Amino acid sequence: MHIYGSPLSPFVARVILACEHKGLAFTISMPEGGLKTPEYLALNPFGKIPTVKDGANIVYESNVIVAYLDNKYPKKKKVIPASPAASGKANLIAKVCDLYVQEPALDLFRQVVGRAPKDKTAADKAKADMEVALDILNSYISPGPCATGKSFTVADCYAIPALLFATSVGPLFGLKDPLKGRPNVKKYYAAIKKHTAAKAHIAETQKIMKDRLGSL
Ligand SMILES: N[C@@H](CCC(=O)N[C@@H](CS)C(=O)NCC(=O)O)C(=O)O
Repeated sequence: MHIYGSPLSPFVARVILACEHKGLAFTISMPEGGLKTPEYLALNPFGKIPTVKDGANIVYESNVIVAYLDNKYPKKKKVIPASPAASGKANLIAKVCDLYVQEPALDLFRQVVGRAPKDKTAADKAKADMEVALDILNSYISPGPCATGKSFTVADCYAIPALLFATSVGPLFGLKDPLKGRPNVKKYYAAIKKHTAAKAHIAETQKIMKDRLGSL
């Protein structure tokens, strides 16, 4: 299986983490020549990462890829739990991390790296939105070892990159420790860094992020 993308992309990270948990071998690289070449657009017409090439199957959109991996490799460990209650909980944490933690964190990141104009009003709103989401997440995320408790799920695939971005950009906008006062999220993030499916990915992306922000 080949993943088109880069590990720092939070969307790509979801797919990497699902593969790591399932024990699926993969290679990863950015599309040659960029995201908008005719060759890459033929695989993913939106010209975004991630895209997965798995034999004859081409799959894009991170949530679709994660579900595809579980369906294609049912004998491997699941990321989406079987029971309605457990999958509901895992999918809810994933969605909250996606929409309400990662989105504002990415808005801040884009301002920092110059992909969006510096705008204090927009930054203050993104920061406030992210703080509200972290409070809500704190009310139902497990303190570990995984986001829903014992098992690694889709919730972890989404929470890990969302928290990497939140904790990396927060301090640049006056939030010294975005997890302070959110003990369940804080304990969870410390615990998941030691998980076998996640520790190498987290160490790698933390380093890339540090280099990226440090070089600005
Ligand atoms: N909804 C997509 C979002 C993917 C996405 O926005 N990826 C970014 C990288 S972090 C991208 O490819 N941006 C390039 C572009 O939009 O041109 C998913 O979940 O896979």
